[in-house]
Amino acid sequence: MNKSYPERAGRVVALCGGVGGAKLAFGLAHILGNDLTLLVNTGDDFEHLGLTVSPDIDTVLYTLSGLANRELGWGRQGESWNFMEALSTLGGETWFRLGDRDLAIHVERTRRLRAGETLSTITSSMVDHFGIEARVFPMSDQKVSTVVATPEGPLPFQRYFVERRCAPRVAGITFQGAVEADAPPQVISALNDPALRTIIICPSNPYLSIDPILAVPGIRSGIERADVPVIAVSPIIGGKAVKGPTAKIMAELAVPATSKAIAEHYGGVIDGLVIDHADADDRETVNCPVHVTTSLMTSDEDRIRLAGEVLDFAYRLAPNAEAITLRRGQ
Ligand code: FO1
Repeated sequence: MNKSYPERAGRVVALCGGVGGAKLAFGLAHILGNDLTLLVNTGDDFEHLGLTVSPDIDTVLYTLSGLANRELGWGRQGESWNFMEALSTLGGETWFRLGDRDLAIHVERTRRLRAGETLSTITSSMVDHFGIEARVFPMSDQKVSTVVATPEGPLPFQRYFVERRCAPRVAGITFQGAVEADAPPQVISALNDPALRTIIICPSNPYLSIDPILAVPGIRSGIERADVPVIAVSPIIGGKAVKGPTAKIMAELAVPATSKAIAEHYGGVIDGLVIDHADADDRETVNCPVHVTTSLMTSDEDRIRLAGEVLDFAYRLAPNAEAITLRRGQ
């Protein structure tokens, strides 16, 4: 954490999916330390090879602890694949790859879930083990499953995303179990915290990663109730997604891949949108305040710089904002 960050900056809640969102989460965590609470998508979670896999939580944990595989974006650095190779020789399922080191977190999570612990408790204990200062919580301790409607029929998220490489046309997306799901109590407390200053929506896929979080009723109502600016960072740069199927899905849903469309998608939730210079011409079309910057994050410095700019923008929008000058990097 950057210890020079002013005390009065207050607490921040950020909604986050996997790879793209975790990059901004890294920057926010660097600046805010334990003043940051991350609410992570669990609609991608599934049972695989007898294990409970929570890909976005793990991507966030590995990214924040510096253990992430930077080439893949998911899984651990320095990974080996002996287990997958051995499984393949037995004719086992290898479409979803679990690395030898990564296996440990799935085995341990599964053991503890079976022993009756909640996903929140297990995630908090992983946060401690990995030496992460930020607080990280699943959007719910109950099962919520993202299902993608395609011309071939409904596909469970990982079958669509990994096995079919997002090839089938998306006709709709549902989040099974979301309406009945409760947010963990720590998440509700974070959203009700009088010290909360800002809510940030990371540049994750709005349809696949952020919508499931907003589909948990307690989270959406907590965000709507919170009297702080809600800022989204657009995952679209120059009409394309940096990584992943966001732009493809928007085309399939007949939505143009523009900043305006992202702002409209989050309509009623956000108070400001951060967009890239490549989309600066869209600025006038967006129906909320806009901050234009370089939103591509290729280095840790980029992640920290963008996080700082998002916080500055949010603080400028806060009705009772003092003239805060962040002294990052001093
Ligand atoms: N993504 C892939 O594209 N292929 C994989 O084999 C794969 C395995 C995997 C294992 C553990 C894990 O935590 C994530 C993994 N991912 C893989 C990423 C995963 O599909 C994520 O849900 C997406 O990246 C969406 O956030």
